[in-house]
Amino acid sequence: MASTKKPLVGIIMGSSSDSKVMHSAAMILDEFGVNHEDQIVSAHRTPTRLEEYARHAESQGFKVIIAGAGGSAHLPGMVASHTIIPVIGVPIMVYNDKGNSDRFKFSAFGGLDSLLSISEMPTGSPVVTVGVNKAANAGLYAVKILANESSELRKKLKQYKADQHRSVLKESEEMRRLGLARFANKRLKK
Ligand code: RP5
Repeated sequence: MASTKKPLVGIIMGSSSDSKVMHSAAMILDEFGVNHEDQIVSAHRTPTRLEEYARHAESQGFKVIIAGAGGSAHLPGMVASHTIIPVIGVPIMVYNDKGNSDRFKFSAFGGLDSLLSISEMPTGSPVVTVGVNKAANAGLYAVKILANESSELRKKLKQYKADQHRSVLKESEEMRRLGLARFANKRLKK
């Protein structure tokens, strides 16, 4: 993100293939004008880099870390064990499609493996998790944490909620006007 302000959120992921999911977190942060720094840190391929990243996260000025990983997904928990900064985990279902976009590999348990791995951190080193592939929610949750110290972000979050409300009313009015069958057909064609 082109800005001179220091990043408040560190986004990391275990593999370049995770970027397909993780970019949604970046998009939300961009929408709210929150600076973030994005990197690949693999818990099993670059364990020393993981430790270094987590140890320096505080001095970098990060207030929240968003960590996405698939499979056994130990990245969020390991980062949390090295820092006091809150870590939001993103369990990732699809991975390892590097170099061939037609060949997707799915985690053996459809993301449940990663979800449980992140949520079941032992007492004392907590990590919160969003749903499988829900990187956008991780972005939103990071904004909510930062909003505790920012009236500007609180205002933007309220506006975001008001926009959601309005968009449902608009769709509902269209459904009422067209009838369910025509409404659904129209959406299928989109
Ligand atoms: C996880 O395993 C990564 O987060 C990725 O989702 C998956 C595949 O990783 P690599 O095979 O690219 O190391 O650690």
